Parts: sequence; C-alpha cells; structure tokens
Amino acid sequence: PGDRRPVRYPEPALAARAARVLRDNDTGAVITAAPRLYPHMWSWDAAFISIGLARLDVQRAISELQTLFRAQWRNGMVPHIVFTENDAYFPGPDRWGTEVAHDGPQHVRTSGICQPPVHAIAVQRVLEIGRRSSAADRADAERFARDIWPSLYAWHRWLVEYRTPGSSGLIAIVHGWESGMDNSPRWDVPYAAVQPGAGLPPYVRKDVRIVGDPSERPSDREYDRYLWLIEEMRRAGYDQRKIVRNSSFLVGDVFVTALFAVACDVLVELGKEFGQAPEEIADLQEWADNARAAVAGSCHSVSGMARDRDLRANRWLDTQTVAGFSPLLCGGAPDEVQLKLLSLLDSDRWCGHPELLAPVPPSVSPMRPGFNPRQYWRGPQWPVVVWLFSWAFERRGWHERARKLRDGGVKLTEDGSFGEYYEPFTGEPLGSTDQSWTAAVVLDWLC
Ligand code: 2M8
Repeated sequence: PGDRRPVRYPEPALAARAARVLRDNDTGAVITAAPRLYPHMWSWDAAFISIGLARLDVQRAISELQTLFRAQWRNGMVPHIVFTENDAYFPGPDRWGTEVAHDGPQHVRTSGICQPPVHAIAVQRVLEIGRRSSAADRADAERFARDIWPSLYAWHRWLVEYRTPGSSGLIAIVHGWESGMDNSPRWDVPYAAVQPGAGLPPYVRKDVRIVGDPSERPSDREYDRYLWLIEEMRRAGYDQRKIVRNSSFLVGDVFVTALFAVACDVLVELGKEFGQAPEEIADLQEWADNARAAVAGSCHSVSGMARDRDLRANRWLDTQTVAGFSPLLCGGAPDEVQLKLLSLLDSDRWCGHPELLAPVPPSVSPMRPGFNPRQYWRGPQWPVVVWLFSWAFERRGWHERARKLRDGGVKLTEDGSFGEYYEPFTGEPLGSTDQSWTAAVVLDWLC
C-alpha cells in the first residue's frame, strides 16, 4: 500500500512533535492522558507516559509514577483514574463517590477500579533509560526503583488476593474499563447480562461532545452498563470482596493476566537486583508461574488463541481479538500453540492483511464479523498495544519481530497527530489527537 495520508514527518521532527505533546499535556502536577477528552491521570497511560518522558527528563518520568503511586489505595489497588481539578470528563469524582471506601487515599480523589498492571515494566524501562543518561539520573532512577518496589509488590499482591477467584487462575476484572479495552467485543457477552437497574441516577456524557464523530466512541447503551456497574460498586462501598461476590460483571481477563505474569517477572528481576525480601520475590515468582499457566490453559484447542472467561456464566469467551495473542506476551504456551499464534499474527487475518496501512495488529481482525475500522476497541489499531507486543518480543529475543512492529508503529503514527487510535486502512487518526501515551511510545521508538 502506498501512502494514503498527506503529511509524513521524518523521525527527528516526529520525535520533536511527540515531546511537545507531552509538554503541552503537562498541568505541572500530572501529564493528562489527552488534552480535552481525558483531563486526568489514567493508571496505565501514566506508565506508558513515564516511558516516553524518560527520554526527555528522567526526573519528570519518576515523579509521574510517584504521583500515581501516592494515590494507591491502602489495600494495594492502584486506581484507574487520579482526578485533577478539571471537570470536563464524565464520570468524575462525584459520580464515583469513592469517599465511601475504607481503603481510599485521603489527599486525592480517585476512581474505584483498576487498570492493567504495566507499572513494573515502566519502572524497569525508566531505570534502563536513566542508567544510560547522566550519573545523577542513574542514581535517581536506581533510588526510585528500589523505593517504589514495595508499592509495586503490594499492587501485585492485591491482584492476587482479591482478583483471582475461581479455578481458571485468570485475573478477574469487574468492569470493562479495567481491561483498558473498554468496548472490545471481548466483553459483549458478559455485558449482555448486565441489566442497568431503575436506580441508575441520570447522567450526561461529555466524551461525545468532544469527539467530533460519536460513532467512534462506545454507544449510550454501553454507557448505561458502564455506569450501572459503578453504581453497584458504590453501593457496595467499594468493598472488593462484596464486589467480586456480587457484581453483575466478573470476567477472567487473559490480556491482563499475561501482562501481570510478565510484570511479575520484571519485579523479580528488580527485586533481586535491589536486595528486596526473598519471600516476596518468591511470591512474585509463584504468581508469575500461576498467571502464565492460566494464560496457556485458556488457549483454544483449534485456533490456539487465548480466551477470557466469563466467571459469572462459567464459560469461555471465544470472541477473537488482539487479546488472543496474550501468550506471546508472557510465554508459557506449548511450542505448537506459540507457532500457531505467530503464523496467525503474520497471516492476512492480522498483520499481513493486504489492505493495512501499517502491518501492526488491529484490535479486532479485519476478517472477523463485527470488525469496525473506526470504532474504538472494535477494530482500530492502538499504538500502545503495538508497543507492548514489540517490547515483549524484544524481551523474548525475537529482535526481528520486535523491529518490524516498531517500524509499523512509526509508520502508523508518522502523520504526527498522535491519535488515540487509527483507522487501519487509511491511517486516519480517531478519537482524541495529541494523546499522551501515543506520543510517549513514539518517543520510546524513536530515541
Ligand atoms: C479509555 O478509557 C476511558 C475510561 O477509562 C474512557 O473511554 O473514558 C481507554 O482507551 C483506556 O484504556 C485508557 O486508559 C483511557 C485513557 O486513555 O481511555
């Protein structure tokens, strides 16, 4: 495919633009996830943002992660949003009402759910970059990695203690937002069972006013369910045991589980290096093994693709999305399954689809029914997802594959708009532009 977009920045100019996006989105206290659509700190966005920031200013990268972890709940949960004063986003802190929770932080307002545990990966990356920088950056990054480790351990322990119900071993989410892939078709079946009650307080969406074309966002029907789940949790006082027991949505998330496994591996490496408690390192090793086994155990016998599990209905969810490639992130699947997944990833159903502008995995295969090239997590390509696979492939020693994904990611984003997500055939940026995590992963690729 030729170039379907008018503007194409050479790499140095693209890096300069990415750096400017991060600077412009800096409120002084946090880098917001996006200038208008997401005017707060999001948990997994902050992790990716810190990786990009480290290329510009190691100190600033460190303080971003410190800000997120200062909002960590006393039980260990890292909340999915740390709110700023801005009120342009819904649902904001009043709707969440996490003040009713016993475990919430006192000094800052947060949401009451979590997001994928990619933070250890970010800490290790900031450390690597800091070490290649000045002597002062090296010393700061090392001190930071040592000091934040117990908080990362507590976060991982929370996921194991509260979020591994049932026998699948998968980490459970209680809201599609916890997956980070909000309206992915992965969640259509479990969401169909969520019946918003008559007690759902009225609300007005703000996202559709900001994104020009509302069809790029989830539907109102989907939002009713998102808001209903929050209502259930608020009524349960954000008591995790009650939520996991009763909420109308409880799904073992295979992508979160794979990220957890590899993040535990990273924490083991950091823990050994910085002399952390051996029994905690042993816990992490065990959690990584269990999570990897759960991911491998979810693979479909024919396609090889990893599956989520609806823990309310007790059944596997066979919807095929990019999350099906989760075993490639963390390893642990039998060789024949891994080979099957790699050839599927290369095939015309995924990265090898002849019409793609950039050969990186879309959120849903263009060959699947229900694929929608413009709709959020139902088809577009997401640069952060590409970054995760390229990072994991590099770590696994698959350098050529990692390089191809990185090159594809740069091709996707070289229009310099830093879209939240991209239409896979035309490369049109969709959702928000100047999205911080897109700028951040581009910086990491280019520097
Ligand atoms: C999107 O999610 C938020 C809710 O958390 C939203 O749509 O309002 C997702 O893409 C999520 O993964 C991301 O962290 C967040 C901020 O970029 O936006």
